[in-house]
Amino acid sequence: MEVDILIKNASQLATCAGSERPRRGKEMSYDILIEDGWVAIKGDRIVGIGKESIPGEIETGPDTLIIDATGKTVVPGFVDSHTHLVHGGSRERELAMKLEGVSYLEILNRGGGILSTVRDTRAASEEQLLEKARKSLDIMLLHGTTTVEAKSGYGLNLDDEIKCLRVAKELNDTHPVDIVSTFMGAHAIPEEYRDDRGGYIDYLIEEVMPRVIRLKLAEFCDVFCEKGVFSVEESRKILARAREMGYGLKVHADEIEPVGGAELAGEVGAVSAEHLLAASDRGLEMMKANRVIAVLLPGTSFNLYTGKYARARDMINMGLPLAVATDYNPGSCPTENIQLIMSLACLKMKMTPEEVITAATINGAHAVGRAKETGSIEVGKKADVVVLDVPNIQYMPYHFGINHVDKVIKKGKLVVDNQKLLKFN
Ligand code: IZC
Ligand code: ZN
Repeated sequence: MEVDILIKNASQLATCAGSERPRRGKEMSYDILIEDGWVAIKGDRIVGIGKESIPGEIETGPDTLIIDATGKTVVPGFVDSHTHLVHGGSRERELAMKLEGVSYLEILNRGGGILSTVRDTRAASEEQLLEKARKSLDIMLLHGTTTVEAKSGYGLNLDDEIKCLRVAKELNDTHPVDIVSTFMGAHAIPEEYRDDRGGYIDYLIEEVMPRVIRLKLAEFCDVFCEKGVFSVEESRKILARAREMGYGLKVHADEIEPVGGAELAGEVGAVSAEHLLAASDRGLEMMKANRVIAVLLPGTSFNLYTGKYARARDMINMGLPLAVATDYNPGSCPTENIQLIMSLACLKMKMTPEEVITAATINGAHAVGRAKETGSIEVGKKADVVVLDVPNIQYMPYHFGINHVDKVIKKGKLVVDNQKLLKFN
């Protein structure tokens, strides 16, 4: 078979293969690497992988792109399983308040934070939101991210939520990066419902959520279950109805206060629970019993200035599957760079480089329902493959804060070469 792309001589090839269920505990670090590896691609699919010599049936011709990865490391395209990609404006003016010690939730209570981004997002046109999100998506792709989950939650009414979800759909259709959309109308109580929380929740359940799912604009439904935002009871009500409507479930759980979000994620059978800095042992046990993936976001911990990180080692030791993602958003984590987040996962949460690679690839793919298609380098999967200019996988988190990507192949097409975006479409 004549192949379209052949990557050979990779000093390390992280396959992260074996993808029926998320990797957990020790599985997050063993059997993910091939030394001196090769990968063959035809069309949009991976058609061969191996070690050292390439068998005769993998043929090259004049049109085959041969990539010599000597001294380099090849990994699956990163899956950023938690972002707030589509939004208007930015929040750098809150930096001074944070430096003075005003907390994230206090800024939100004063009408800033998420609510300030809601004002900017409502004021922006669909085209303006599209251009801004497209730039961020380009940056993500340049850093090796090939699949992104994108939450709504800055419109907080029917028209503006749909506007943001349509932007995500348009990007999914026109940009090489695949986007998985999550509806997050329960991100904050909008100002016009300040004195009628129940009324807002009923509006979401009765008017917005059915419309979004009917228009096929989101697969998942997420709730910011947090002290002063949505209580466990309110979150349970929204998630229970979301499940009936056919959404997969996600929960922003116990990010700041231990309110019982992890327990709720277990109880409702969420696909994932996010943040978990303050999660209780019981909550983590309930997640494990119900196969909930823990999506950890150490960039947010870093940027909240509390010094508190999720207990990744405890979670791995008890056998929970972990994913690691950016949480890219204009407030608590304004960065698209998943490699920086992977470094923080090592340096601040004591995850090993092997665990972090698993968490940012195959386990991220499970967290967004795409593990059959992407997240590992396996025959039959989509050819989402990244060549890193590093000699081994330890080197990437160690040499932190810069972009190590040399090439990105998305669905079998070379879209980044020598750290530059190539023309697509
Ligand atoms: O805009 O602050 N935590 N939601 C929950 C966020 C952070 C995004 C934001
Ligand atoms: Zn978030």
